[in-house]
Amino acid sequence: MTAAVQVGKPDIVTLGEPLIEFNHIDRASSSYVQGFGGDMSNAAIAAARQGARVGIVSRVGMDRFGELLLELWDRERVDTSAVARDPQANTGMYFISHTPHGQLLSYLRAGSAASRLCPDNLPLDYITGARWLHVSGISQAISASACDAVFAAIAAAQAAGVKISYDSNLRLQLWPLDRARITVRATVALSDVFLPSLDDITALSDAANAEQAMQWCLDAGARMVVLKLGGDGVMVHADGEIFRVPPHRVDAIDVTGAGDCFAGAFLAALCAGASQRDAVAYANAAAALTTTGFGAVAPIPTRRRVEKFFESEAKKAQYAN
Ligand code: KDG
Repeated sequence: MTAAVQVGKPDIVTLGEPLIEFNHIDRASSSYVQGFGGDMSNAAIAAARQGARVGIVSRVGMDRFGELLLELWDRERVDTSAVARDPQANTGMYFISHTPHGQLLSYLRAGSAASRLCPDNLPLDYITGARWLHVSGISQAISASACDAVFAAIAAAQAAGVKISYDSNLRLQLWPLDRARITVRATVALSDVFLPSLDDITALSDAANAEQAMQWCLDAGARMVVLKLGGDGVMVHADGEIFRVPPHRVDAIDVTGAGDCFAGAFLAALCAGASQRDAVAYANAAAALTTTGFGAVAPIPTRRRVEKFFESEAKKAQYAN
């Protein structure tokens, strides 16, 4: 195993479960392409590829998959000093199937090392030294102790003035809807930025459209909301104003991890000094670009790629006028 890369004190800390990914890209073949996933790891890598200082709080097994993840984060310059290795549990994994109705995720993660996160094994000093803590509904759904850990991390972060970013990332294979509804609502009220998908909110509420979904988020106590509308861009509530950011037209082939890429790129842009509006526009482009390749991590764009994309979009707009 390589020595852990130290990136200095991280500005962004993400907390949750990394996974080994097996992607069934070619439906005619029985082979799966191995990659990496786990929403919190995806978001951390997305932020690091934009140049942010990022660290991850998690647990992996003493197995080869745990080693592969540590090597990945080292290559990506994600700080691993708060990642514990668990000799008693495996690293989780998931499988992506591409069906005519979209991507289907299946999991092998029950009892995984990350699901053994709990309030007693949280590196609180590490979390309270950051500017942002990013957590998700998946981090809460993987086990009761991990859910407690998320709330304990939020409480410690808030007491230290660290801002909270939250993605509901609803996965109903992992927890029942009623529990998810109560937990997500409670967490929204604690968050500085809430980044749900429209699909999540329509499942969690009676909302029939984006406007009603936004209202549900605001009624739940959200301050800033970035409601991701899939192919229709995003609807944002910031500083008392609601506005939409249109989608970028790209050749999307795999949307796995697009929301995580959005979160990581958004937080990285804020840490680099962008306004909320500019950070949303930046993340919207990064998320579009990540859908043009297979898997959650491999296609996440670097800052250079996002900047080039903006340049080419500006040229296209110039020629169109
Ligand atoms: O958002 C993409 C994730 O769903 C994927 O990487 C796997 O973290 C994962 C999960 O729990 O679904």
